[in-house]
Amino acid sequence: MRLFSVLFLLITLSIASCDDGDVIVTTFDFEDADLQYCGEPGDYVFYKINNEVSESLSLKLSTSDTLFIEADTTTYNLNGSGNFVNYRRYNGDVTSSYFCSSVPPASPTVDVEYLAEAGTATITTILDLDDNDGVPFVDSDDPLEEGYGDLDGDGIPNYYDFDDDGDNVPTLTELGENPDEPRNSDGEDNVDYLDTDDDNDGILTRNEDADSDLNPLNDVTNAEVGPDYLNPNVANETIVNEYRQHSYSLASNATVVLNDLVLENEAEEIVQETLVMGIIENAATGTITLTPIFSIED
Ligand SMILES: [Ca+2]
Ligand SMILES: [Ca+2]
Ligand SMILES: [Ca+2]
Ligand SMILES: [Ca+2]
Repeated sequence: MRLFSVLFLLITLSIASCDDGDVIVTTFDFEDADLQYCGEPGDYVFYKINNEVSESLSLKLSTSDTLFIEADTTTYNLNGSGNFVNYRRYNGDVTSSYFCSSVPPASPTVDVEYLAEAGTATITTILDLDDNDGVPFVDSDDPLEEGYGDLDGDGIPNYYDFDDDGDNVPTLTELGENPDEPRNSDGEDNVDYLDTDDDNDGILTRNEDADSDLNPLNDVTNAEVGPDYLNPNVANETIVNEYRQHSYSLASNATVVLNDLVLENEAEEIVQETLVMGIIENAATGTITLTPIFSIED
């Protein structure tokens, strides 16, 4: 697994009162509040609730983007209609249903409200991708390490490629019984999960697949020896220029930062140069399946 560190910026707060007689009632104390969100493309709401003083800070985004599934940083302009920020104080405790229900609850009601129609909201999504193939991540570009290198050239870096050498036998299978000492069947060149001809008989493992079902494990001429791709005495070639389906797990973290925020109501305005709303852990989780496109390299 890759570990990511997130730099939390300090929140700067300045309050400019339009009327010297006003009592400033805002606390803006959201440091201990978790950032939460609900919604879907076209209608997202990010919010923080501090029920010690019954206040909330919320960001509404009407973007049609599907958030949290790609590693990127996207900035949205607050425009007062589809995209805006609210700070509110209520006459009682507020819950997530206030933000996430199609029919918001009748109570609490809003006592004080500020609206930001200008500024930006930036969402930075970081992905954690893992092939769960039994080989620990290594921070390296070396194509023989479980890092950013792409040994088989299928477009999937080794760290989330569950078949690192592209021979259609998954790495987890090729490691053998002791992942600390990966199996090397032919005793030569690379260990099996990094070797495209595991028995060194001159026929690529991928092509020791008599029934062309993209699984060399089930093509067995001599059961006592095992699959043909591990039997140096069987060298039958069936050209298979195709990869099997790959899968990897995805988990994302998303950080939401507001910049140049001007929250206004009739009485005063609150200026926030940079306000880190927070981070949503596991904003998206799931399994990605895809079949890499095969390109002939030899
Ligand atoms: Ca690869
Ligand atoms: Ca891998
Ligand atoms: Ca291999
Ligand atoms: Ca072979």
